[in-house]
Amino acid sequence: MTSIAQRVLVTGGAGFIGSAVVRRLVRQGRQVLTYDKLTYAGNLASLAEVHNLPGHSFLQADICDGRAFREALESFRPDLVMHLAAESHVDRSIDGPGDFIATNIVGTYTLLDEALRYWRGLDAAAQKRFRFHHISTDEVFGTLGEDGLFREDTPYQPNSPYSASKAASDHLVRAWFHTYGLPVVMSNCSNNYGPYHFPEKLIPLTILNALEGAPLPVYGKGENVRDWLYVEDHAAALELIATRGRLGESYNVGGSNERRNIDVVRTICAIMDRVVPDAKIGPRDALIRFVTDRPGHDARYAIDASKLKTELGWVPEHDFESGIEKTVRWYLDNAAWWEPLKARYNRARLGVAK
Ligand code: NAD
Ligand code: TDX
Repeated sequence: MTSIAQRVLVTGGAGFIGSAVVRRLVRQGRQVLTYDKLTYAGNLASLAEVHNLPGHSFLQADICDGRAFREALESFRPDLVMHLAAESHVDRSIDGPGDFIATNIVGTYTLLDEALRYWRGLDAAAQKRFRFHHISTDEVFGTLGEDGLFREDTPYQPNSPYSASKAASDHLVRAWFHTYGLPVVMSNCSNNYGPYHFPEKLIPLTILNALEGAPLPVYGKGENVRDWLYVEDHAAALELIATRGRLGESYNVGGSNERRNIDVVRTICAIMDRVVPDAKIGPRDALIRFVTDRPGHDARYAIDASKLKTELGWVPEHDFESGIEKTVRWYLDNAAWWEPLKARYNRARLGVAK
């Protein structure tokens, strides 16, 4: 494994999943360039463990800036690009879809255009080694009823501006493989959770609100189901797919941990009542508030990850119970990471589509 992908350019490497990927690859001794615009969601503190190591470098740049990306390719000379940069929050895509179109669609097109130019200029051996890994979401498949799982051949039916923009980017990547021969691999993952997750998302928002005794907003009746995967298990899957996946193929990633949102929130409340009981707050599930639903809220996501498991031997290390306990404890121990984020986001409700 160490003989391939020695030089990895990671877009979005200062984000939640990207930083887990960067930390993992640097620990393994690979050379990594984090390419990130540092939007509200990007955070160099998530890379503190590796930031100053010789194996890591950082470039603040936009994926829509073709010239900046071309220069990064020419100077860093990666044999693998892992593309995670994106606008990632469904609620924000409801309030302002424009940034999602620009970054997720135009940005991905810009990377493909420059990656193709770079790849064409490589010698034959380097061309054979090079790969472009596009990281995407299960939300492109739309919503499931009570039964069934998303497979790689499930038709695309995205329902939010976020998932539509990610679906568009997936189609562009596939087209660059079939039309121009750019060596790509793709993956679609379910909901991630774990350390360094920006507190606009359900799990970190619930943990931080529960810690303060603030209301815990649950959209609709809390019956929507997500399939949760611990972020470091996703990073391990991404490494396998990037280095061993078959070119032109996509792989679904998911932990088979389906939970209703209300059960996720109640589980967090129970852990916090046990680990940080607070007499003034009392039992935290009394803080739960059922609030106006998300417009176009997908009912259920669930992944069939058998292709990834069978072909590449991926096995997640965490089930939801072990992962959520670890996650709650991480937030309790790492206030220095999340305290400064209050200046960027006050945990107000987003995405009501007035
Ligand atoms: P995130 O919002 O935490 O991080 C996104 C990163 O991209 C940030 O560091 C941000 O600064 C950077 N970025 C945004 N716009 C950019 C631009 N124009 N140029 C350069 N950098 C830019 O997102 P995440 O949750 O880590 O998701 C990473 C990827 O994984 C995304 O492509 C997302 O669609 C996908 N994904 C996420 C999940 C999940 O549960 N979070 C699940 C499946 C797939
Ligand atoms: O306050 C909340 N209350 C609530 O009930 C928030 C923020 C969310 N929810 C619900 C909406 C969803 O059903 O919880 C579920 C999870 O919501 P998010 O954390 O916003 O994630 P989701 O919309 O499912 O999308 C996430 O997983 C797939 C990521 O943000 C995407 O980037 C990824 O592609």
